Amino acid sequence: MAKKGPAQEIDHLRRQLVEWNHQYYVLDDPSVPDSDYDAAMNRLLELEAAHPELVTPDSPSQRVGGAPLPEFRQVNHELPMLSLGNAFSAQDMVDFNRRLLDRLGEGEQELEYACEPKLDGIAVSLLYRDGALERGATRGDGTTGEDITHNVKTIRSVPLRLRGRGYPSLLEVRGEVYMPRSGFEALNDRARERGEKLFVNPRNAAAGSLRQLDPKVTAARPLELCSYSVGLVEGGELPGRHSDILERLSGWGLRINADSRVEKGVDACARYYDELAARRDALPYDIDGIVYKVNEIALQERLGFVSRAPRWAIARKFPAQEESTRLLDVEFQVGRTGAITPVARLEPVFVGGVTVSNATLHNADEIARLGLKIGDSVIVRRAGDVIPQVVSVITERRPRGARPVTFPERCPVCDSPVEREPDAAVFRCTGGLVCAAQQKAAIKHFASRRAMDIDGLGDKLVEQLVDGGLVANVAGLYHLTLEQLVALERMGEKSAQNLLEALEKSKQTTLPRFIFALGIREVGEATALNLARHFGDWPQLVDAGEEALLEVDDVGPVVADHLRQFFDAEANLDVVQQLLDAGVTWPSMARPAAAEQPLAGQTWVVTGKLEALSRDEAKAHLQSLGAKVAGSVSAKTTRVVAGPGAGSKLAKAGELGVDVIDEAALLRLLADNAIEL
Ligand code: 5U1
Repeated sequence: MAKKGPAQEIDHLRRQLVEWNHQYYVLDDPSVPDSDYDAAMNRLLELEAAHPELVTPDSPSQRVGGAPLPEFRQVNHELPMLSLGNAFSAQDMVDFNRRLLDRLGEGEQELEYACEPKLDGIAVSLLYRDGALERGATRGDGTTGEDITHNVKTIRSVPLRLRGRGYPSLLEVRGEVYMPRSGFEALNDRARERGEKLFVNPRNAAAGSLRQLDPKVTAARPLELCSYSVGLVEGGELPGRHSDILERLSGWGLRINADSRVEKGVDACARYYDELAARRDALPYDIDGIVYKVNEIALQERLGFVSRAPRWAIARKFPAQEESTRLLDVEFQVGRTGAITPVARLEPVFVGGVTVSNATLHNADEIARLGLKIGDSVIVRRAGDVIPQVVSVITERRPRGARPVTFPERCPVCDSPVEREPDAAVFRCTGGLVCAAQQKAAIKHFASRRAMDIDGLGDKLVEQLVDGGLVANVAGLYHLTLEQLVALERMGEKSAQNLLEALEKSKQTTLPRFIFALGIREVGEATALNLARHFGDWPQLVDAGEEALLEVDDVGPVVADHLRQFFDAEANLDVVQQLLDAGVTWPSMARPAAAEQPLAGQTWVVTGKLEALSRDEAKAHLQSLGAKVAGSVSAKTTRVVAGPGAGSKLAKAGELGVDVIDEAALLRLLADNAIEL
């Protein structure tokens, strides 16, 4: 092959990087490891540095542009960026539909609506000229926004150049820039660790990230774009239905919402709303409602606008995720490891679809950061499956008698001294096993479904057992008698009998469950599984020195230290011995050498939702059989395990003729290899 000149090599690298970027950020389906991407980008930067005349504005190297701007330029939107009317009930949507039918004079026919989740982010406009991103702007007041080109370029799901062909020579794409919940939590966690200011919610975080004069700051923020309509279009035609326009945008490399759907009539629209409302907490991003748009562009044009909103679209809102309420008191809870967590007692408030009367305050630093006083009016946020949080104080509404929050110096449960960990915001009760709160929390964890799975041993009962002095540690559970149990309040003979049977049944367990059930600090299910697989049985684990522990996947110095501290404490080994003496047992996981790696040399991919196992567990089991588990399907993939909801990876496996099995087949394979779940 003839040696490539720098221009050709640059061109090749750019194409490759654009393609990989699209797979990763728009399709959510990476095909190469990050290291390949980084190597190609480094080579491109090297070549462009040596040949500055070859640098183009749409080169993937140009995402993080030059120096910070002195100020934002104003942008006049050629077509105004509209806002949306709101509906707050199914009836509001029925009325909206009625108004449209009356205005259109279409009789009783059912209108077709494009239904889309309404992302809670920042509306932006992206102008593409001849396929190249020319300008990005905020909505501003709808007529005038701010030029944020330097910042939108850093968002990897914003193409710097449109893909394919057939796009209008001038195309303005509109959409929402948002921050996924996971990115928001991680950003705030980092800020909390550094004692910096926190963002109140993902929307504020997205807004703050876009309003940066220095694009390097924006580039470090986990922002994404979802496109939902077009503005100015010149030099080209778009389809006559909104949903088809979105498909076109997708073909040109823009991310659209995969949950969007076309529905006919208001009843179907209401079902769509209910479906999304039920999934709202599980979505990876905040949504505040559903947008319904008349799908036919010709009908949209006939309906027109009223002041700044289109007549042909409406947003049906979900219950708010933030509300104000009053802080009645702060109480202090003692957790399994003695950590003392301040909990806000609130005047009950309906937020995020439920009534909230408690919210976590994390730690003393958080209280100081919020500047919180008892009696304050506060904003409470509840979104996704994250526990409710107090996100800010409305200081203007502070009442006269507001009291400061003071951290206890002695444990509120056992009165042992409280210590602050060096270099950490955590206060801990030093009572250890004598502290009833720690005893209760440890027993609740031990009995929980994913640990020893003791049916019928609920939180209330654990409290009765500890408060009544019947049980002080997890081993005590296996010495309970029928007489003791029936003597408890609200405990019938049948329930007592059932509990004893459940305790008996729990004795047959697995090593990963047992390790997890012990509640060793920072040892979650995945780590417990890795430890069990690595050491095969309990004695090998207890005897493992720090070095041996560090060889286990996911075990770093902190976890290794917690493990050693646990094993070095005589009292802990005593409890374990009592459990073994009571008959707790599990099959050894040490396997014969010959059968050790039946999947060695194979590459597997796990995609879609699994029922019996988490994807991480499936991955760990497959790895324990010698398989490499990859994140994307390629010609090198041996097999794909696909659960419901599998998308592009399953399709790719079909295209490449890769063997696909379901979860049931995976479970059979694991059972055949003596893997206990
Ligand atoms: N998904 C979606 N969000 N959103 C917001 N579509 C959508 N459309 C909008 C807005 C403001 O406005 C157009 C209907 C004009």
